Amino acid sequence: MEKEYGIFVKGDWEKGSGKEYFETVNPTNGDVLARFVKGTAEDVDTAVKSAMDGFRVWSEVPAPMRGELLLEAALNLQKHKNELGTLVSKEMGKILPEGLGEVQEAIDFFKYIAGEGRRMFGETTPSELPDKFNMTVRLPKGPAGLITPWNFPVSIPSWKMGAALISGCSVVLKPATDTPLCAARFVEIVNDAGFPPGVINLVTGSGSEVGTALINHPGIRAVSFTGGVATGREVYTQGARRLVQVHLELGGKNPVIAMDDANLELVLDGVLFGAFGTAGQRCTATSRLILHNKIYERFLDMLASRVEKMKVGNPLEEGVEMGPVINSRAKESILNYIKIGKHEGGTVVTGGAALEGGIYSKGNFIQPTIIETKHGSVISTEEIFGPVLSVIRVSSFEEAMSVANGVQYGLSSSIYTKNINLAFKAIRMLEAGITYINAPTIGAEIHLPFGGVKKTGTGGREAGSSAIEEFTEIKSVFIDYSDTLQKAQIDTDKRFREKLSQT
Ligand code: UN1
Repeated sequence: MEKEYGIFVKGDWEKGSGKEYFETVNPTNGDVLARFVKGTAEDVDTAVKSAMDGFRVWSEVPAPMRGELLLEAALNLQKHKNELGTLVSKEMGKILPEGLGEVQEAIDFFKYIAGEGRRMFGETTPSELPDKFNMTVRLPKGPAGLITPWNFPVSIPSWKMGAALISGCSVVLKPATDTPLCAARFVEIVNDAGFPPGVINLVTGSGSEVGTALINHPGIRAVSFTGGVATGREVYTQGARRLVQVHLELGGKNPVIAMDDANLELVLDGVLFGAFGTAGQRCTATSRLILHNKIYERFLDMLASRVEKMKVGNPLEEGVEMGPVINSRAKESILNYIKIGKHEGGTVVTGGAALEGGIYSKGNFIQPTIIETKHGSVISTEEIFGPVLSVIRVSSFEEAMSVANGVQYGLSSSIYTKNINLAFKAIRMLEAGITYINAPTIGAEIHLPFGGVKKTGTGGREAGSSAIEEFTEIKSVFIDYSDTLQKAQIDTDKRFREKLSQT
């Protein structure tokens, strides 16, 4: 029988109170990989109490020393890169180079954020009164609740956890039910660096039970969520009710704009990677191609003939370019979007159907799909989260900008052009948290802030220099060494006048 997992609290696995278990399966062939407890509100309470104990110890460890442990965790991850990368491909379905890349992203982030332990900068600023010193310091918020998606089952937990841990927060991670095994191994490997018990905790189970209990637990002082808009709205509302800080990282409808002067070979490689990498299941996936009239037919032909040759199959097999989608529900939803696309007048250029039979018979496979559509159609505005690229024709830069911005999301964006003026204008005009010039919409580097505008998110940015903002409070400190009571605003004015009259 497959391995059975409970909850990870106080530095080790425990059985958990739930009686029911759920299976995590390989989306390529339906193999059961492990069984996990369906966590309960009681389990969440156990985990948060563990995190509160962990917090007391951890928050007092000097930040540079916290960094030492994070570095140790990065080295542990490095040692397990192959194992974990392979597991990502098995449990999530992305091709092995992407699985390994994702683990590398976690390693990179832990290394980067470990150094933040020696920065954590505050400000010093003059006081308006003599013999008085003013500064700000960053203090950890407290135990943090982290709710993470299945599409990046290692690196998204690593962003949230790394930033929380270096800040001095303890964490309770609630991973997606499709990829709990990646999260469990990640937690084990990181924890092995030697974190005090209770600093890192994990509870698996449904969003409605475990997620809700976590957001609503009074011991949780910060909530960080990555996932879909509908759930994000629910998380935000629940957090608002008890006034806890919520960070949301939601969907995208990311455009690649190809102008008429673009290097078409470069656009081709970029769009293939951006749209069909991870089978389009990235928040940053290229889901819209905004194509200039002058190159429209030529480029679409080039693209279609490459996509038709794409090798879809077992993500662990060498040479396979695209794996399955995460589960049968996702497959149905993506196929349904393709149907909607056709009904609203779109033309399927290539793909458009499920892949069935043979090597595909036990998995959730869909053909990489390109649909010509009009701006404003359902498929060109809603997040599909699958290998479906909507192509929209435009005839000017201005039109391209207005189409690109004409959706409710704003995560990533890209423009291919050799015209430097247009490139810089696009940087200013594109409503998105990320803009690429002559590169596709995916592949953000971890030492820059990651996040978006409009319905993509709220509560700041993950990763990069702003990562710790989510998990720290700023305290303003006033140190009066005058040995008298000095009243700001009141004495300031008086003293100022005195000073002036003396001169
Ligand atoms: C996501 O899709 O949620 O930029 C994260 C990228 C990756 C991270 C994507 N580094 O595509």
